[in-house]
Order: sequence, then C-alpha cells, then structure tokens
Amino acid sequence: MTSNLSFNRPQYLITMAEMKFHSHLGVLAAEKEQGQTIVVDLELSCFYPLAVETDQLEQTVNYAQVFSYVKAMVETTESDLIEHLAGAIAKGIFVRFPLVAALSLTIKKPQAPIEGDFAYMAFTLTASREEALSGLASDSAPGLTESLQHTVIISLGSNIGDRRAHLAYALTRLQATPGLKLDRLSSLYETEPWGNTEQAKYLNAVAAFKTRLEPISMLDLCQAIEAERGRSREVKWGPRTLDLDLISYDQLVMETERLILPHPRYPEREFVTIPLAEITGAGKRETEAVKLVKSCWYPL
Ligand code: A4P
Ligand code: MG
Repeated sequence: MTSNLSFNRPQYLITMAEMKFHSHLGVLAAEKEQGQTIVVDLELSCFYPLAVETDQLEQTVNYAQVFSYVKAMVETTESDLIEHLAGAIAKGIFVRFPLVAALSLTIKKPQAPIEGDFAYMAFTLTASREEALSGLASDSAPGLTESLQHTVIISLGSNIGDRRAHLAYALTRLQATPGLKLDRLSSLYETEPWGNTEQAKYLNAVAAFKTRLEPISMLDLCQAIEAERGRSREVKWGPRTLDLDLISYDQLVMETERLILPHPRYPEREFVTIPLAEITGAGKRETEAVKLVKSCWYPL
C-alpha cells in the first residue's frame, strides 16, 4: 500500500491494510441481496501519541476499536456507492478518535459486477480533521482562525497515576478539537490537596484557549475528556485522574444547573490563582502549597 498523505512535520502513522468484510453495498439489486467482499485500507496520521513514551494503550489510537467501527459500518451499510460509505466512515473516525489528525481511506470492490479482468475497483478519500468536521460545527465559516473569537480559561488537575500524562492528554485532545486553539499555558505546579486533604498531591496547570465553541459545549467536551481518562465522580473534592474546570469564558457571568461562570470557588484556590496569574502576565510565584515543577512541559 502506498501512502497518500503528505506530511510537513513529523507524524505518527497507523496502517490498517487489506481488511476484508462482507457487505451489501452496491447499486445493483443482486449486489444488495447477495453481498460481496469489500476490502478496506486505512492510514491514520496521528497527533503525538503519548504511548510512544508511556506504553499505555489509552494514549494512542486503539486500532482494534477502529477495526470494529469500520467493520460495523461496512457490514451494515445501506449505501449504493463506495464514495458515500467512505465519507461516512471518515467522519465517524474523526468524531470517535481525537488523536487522528488526517486519514487516507481506500475502499476496494474486487468483485465489482463488471465483465472483464481486473484486480479491483476502488475509491480513495484523503481528509484532514478540520476539513472533515468543519461542516459539523455550529458555524461553518471557512476562516476557522478568524472565528475563534472567545477566550476560555481551563484549569487542569490530576492526583492519580501518571499525572503529567493525564494533563498532556487533555491538552492534546482539546487542541485536536476543531474550533479550539491553545493560546497560553502556565507552568506545571505540584500542589497540596485542597478541600479534602486526605489525598495525594496534585499536578495543576491553567490554559487559555481561543474558541468558537459555546460554554456548554466546552463543558461537555471537558467532561468527555475526563471520562476518557477513567474519571469517576465518587467523592466531592476527592482524588481524580483528571479534572478540567472552566474558570472563565470571556467576561461572561452565568449560572445554570450544570455550569457556573466564572467558576465559583476559583478565587479561594491557589492551585488555580497562581498559574492563572502567570498566564495573565502577573509573573511566576510559588507558595508553601503550590510549588513550581516545570516551565516548558508541553509544546505550545
Ligand atoms: N460545574 C458548574 N460550573 C462549572 C465550571 N465552571 N467548570 C458543574 C466545571 N464544572 C462546573 O464538578 C461538579 C459539577 O460542577 C459538574 O458536573 C458541572 O456540571 P465535578 O468536577 O464533577 O465535581 P468535583 O470536582 O468533585 O467538585 P468541584 O466542586 O467541581 O470540585 P473541583 O472544583 O473540581 O475541585 N486540590 C488541588 N491541590 N488541586 C486540584 O486540582 N481539585 C479539586 C476538585 C479538589 N482539590 C484540589 C484540586
Ligand atoms: Mg471539577
């Protein structure tokens, strides 16, 4: 299989070649009734998968999950055309697998109902995340950067497992979402637990993103990312693999059942106010409870 992707900086490629499925795809009635073999080749160009360092399956694109998804799509499709099926699979992969930055997908029909000698008929689709998902966003303005007019401040915290890897995963995942761009990031701080003090120390940081997403979509996204790191909500202020709180969204003041802005408790928490002061230009500072660990800890 030859690569259809062109790269202008180091990339990470996952290749899934010659996956064979039985499908009822096709224009002709005979194809729909009897079905035929469909062969799929897939190349996934990824954002940096932390698994390269950590050897953890959840820090890369799990190709077993991608395989199950492609299989389900091909085996249950009601499409007539391989072009249509390819478009649906590509979009579904970007929505489900946030580390996929671009992909090349080829769907082959070795038994296409044509008289003659051939290996297969095929369609190839190559797309980037931004192209594939731009139509799904609330405004589909072509100048994506121009429409990133809001500033959202997010506080990141972790005190279970590989704390730094959890925070880096969250940043990578947020960056990979269309309509969000990392603007400023604080240093990494190690902090004494606040609230419930019978737990391990935290790593904390604060990040500012430019965005066009609505506040509630930001909350949905943050909670989905927490869940991906196995976050469970058992103890209030208790230990957690990953906690993402929305500190502010522009100058917006709002109070709904799910979301309060600015975050109601942040002014009393040094693990937020100290990194926040750093990114808003007040300079770096430390206290007994909030210690600077590393300045450049994630590539901006
Ligand atoms: N919610 C309302 N407004 C917001 C907002 N602005 N951002 C709602 C995020 N969520 C918001 O949050 C409970 C609910 O708050 C959410 O379902 C959302 O709809 P949660 O994260 O599920 O619950 P929680 O984290 O147990 O409670 P809480 O009060 O949000 O705790 P925090 O504020 O997240 O604090 N000590 C140190 N050193 N470092 C830490 O990072 N973190 C915590 C947790 C405790 N102690 C800590 C740290
Ligand atoms: Mg929280």
